[in-house]
Amino acid sequence: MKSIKPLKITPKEVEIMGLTLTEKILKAHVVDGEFVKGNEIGIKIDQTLTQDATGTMAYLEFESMGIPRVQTEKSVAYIDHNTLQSGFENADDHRFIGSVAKKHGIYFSRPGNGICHQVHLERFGIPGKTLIGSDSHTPTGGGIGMIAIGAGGLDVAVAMGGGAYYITYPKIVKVELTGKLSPWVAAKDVILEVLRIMSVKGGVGKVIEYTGEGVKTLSVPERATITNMGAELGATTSIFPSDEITKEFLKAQKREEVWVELKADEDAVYDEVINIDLSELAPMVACPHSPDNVKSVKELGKLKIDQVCIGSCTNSSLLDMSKVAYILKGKTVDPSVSLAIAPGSKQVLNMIAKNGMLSDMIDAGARILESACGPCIGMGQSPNSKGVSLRTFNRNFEGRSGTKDGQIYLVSPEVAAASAITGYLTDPRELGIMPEFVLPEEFEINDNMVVTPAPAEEMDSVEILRGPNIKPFPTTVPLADEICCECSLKVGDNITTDHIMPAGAKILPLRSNIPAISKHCFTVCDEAFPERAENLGKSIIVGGSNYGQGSSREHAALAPLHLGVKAVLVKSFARIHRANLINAGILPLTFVNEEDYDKISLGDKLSIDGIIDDIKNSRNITVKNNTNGAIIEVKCELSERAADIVLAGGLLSYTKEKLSK
Ligand code: MIC
Ligand code: SF4
Repeated sequence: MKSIKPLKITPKEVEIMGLTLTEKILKAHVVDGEFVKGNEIGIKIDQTLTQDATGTMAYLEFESMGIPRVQTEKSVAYIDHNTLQSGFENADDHRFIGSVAKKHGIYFSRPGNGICHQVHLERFGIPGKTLIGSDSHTPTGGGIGMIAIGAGGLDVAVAMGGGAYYITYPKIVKVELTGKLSPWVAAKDVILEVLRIMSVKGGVGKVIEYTGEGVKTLSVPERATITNMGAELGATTSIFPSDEITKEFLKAQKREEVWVELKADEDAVYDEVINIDLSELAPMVACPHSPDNVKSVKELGKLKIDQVCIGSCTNSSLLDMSKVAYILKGKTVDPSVSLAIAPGSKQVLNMIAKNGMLSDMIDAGARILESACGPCIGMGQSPNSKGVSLRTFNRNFEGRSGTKDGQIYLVSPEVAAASAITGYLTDPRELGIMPEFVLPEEFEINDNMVVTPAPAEEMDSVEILRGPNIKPFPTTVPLADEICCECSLKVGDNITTDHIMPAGAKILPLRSNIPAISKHCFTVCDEAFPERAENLGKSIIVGGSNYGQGSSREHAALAPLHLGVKAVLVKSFARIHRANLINAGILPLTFVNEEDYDKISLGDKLSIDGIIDDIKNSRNITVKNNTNGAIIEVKCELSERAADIVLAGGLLSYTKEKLSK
């Protein structure tokens, strides 16, 4: 595939009047489609990142495209998710990814180096550049003014091959920040407030752009917490300007030369505006089981807790760790509480080791975990049954912690640490005067855990190391003109990818083996689903609104594909999951009238015909329910390109077809 050249405008060169920051960066990268709101546009991708739980599949896909070397400015493969090695599978995947990285021109961040988003922000991100990552929290990069977007593995594979990444030209929401956070109120409280206002589906099709005087009061790690958790709004991404504070951060990372000033024009036009006075915010909590179920700490009162976990890509920076260490210093964790802390990167861990903060944490009784995702993705530290766990993470979906009836509350590091000491939910403002926490002028720099790719002349001799658990990408077939099958599953609103394709320590090692992982598909909702779907051979899933919210895992599309799911018919979709269904060649259908959801039940016999013609002519599609006689009109709104992908049987077949031409 030919590498795509961006248009002439680059963020460094041209000041385009009246544009939001998002539009400026997008405009400088658009390579396909008309730059008009609502249109599908293809953008050139400067950087990619993968993590190990999605990476094996992404690299199998990249390999099968037959492109010898990545075409991006920088591609990085991280190992941070599947780090509990209770069998050979995860270690084999790490080895496979390491060898692919070496061969194909990708930097390899070894296990132990840290969580992809934290490390990428520290060591690789560049203001004004585009980044896509096979992880939904890639928008963390928006904290330094990148357009950083979470995507499915196949989209990342195509971008590594030099192909454009396609998004709908988004609506742009301005979040105008004024004032300054009060002592012990945190960046986490800002994003929890945005979630309270907008909800977990309020950001679909939108980019959240932060502006206003209040921006200057937030450091880069604080901004990154906010853009990271913008993923929970369903937003395409979130972004802060790149200013003097960004420059200072990059300087302290010895990367000042990549800094460029970036901001929206004074007269930029936004689609929506939200005003937040930082000084009015108080410590907040997202209650079980949704990140938008937000209440204030005060409202919840003295909730007794069993566990506290501090870390994850949302809140594991040096700044977060400094606050936690300060609160824990000289105290002891309450006897009824287990406190686990995972610093976000080797850099953070090393710095707190050297400055004594780690010792303050250990002294207080914290259980120090490796710099990785860990409990956030159910890789250990599952709470006791019915356990109440306060976590500084970004998702509290039911069962995600590994304990089905665990009660997970999302909080700031300040609330988490203060509560670990008392044993109940505690307002950190009770701690008294807050000292000023400042970032160091220089971070500890040592990139020895990042393996550089083999030079081009040596890449042919690099051997790819494949373990027995690594199975090929599932076979796909071009779209059939007629589907006649049963409804194999009916689910409600806000189904997450953790429902569709659960994670956790037991299932994650199967990420490179679609037939094996498929046996766990939807088991959180219906234990019998995988067997039923497989026996049916072909089927349709019916769901409610915001179907597929949460992660970027394409396994939530590949497992249904393997089980014979031909179409998913819902009230509305989350962005990344819908794209993953299209990439897998599964029809994403939405009800024209949402009430028709009630006209289909589990086991009903459904039929659709003339699909190809309807799709080619952008017409609504008719679904007949042969069990109760209902005729249901559904939409399948696809761009020309997306329609071609579905018709070809998915993005891999489509890309291979294009490459062969
Ligand atoms: C998550 O937070 O849900 C994950 C695990 O990081 C996922 C990726 C995955 O499922 O591998 C994400 O956010 O995309
Ligand atoms: Fe890892 Fe959790 Fe961040 Fe996902 S949300 S990348 S599992 S730390």
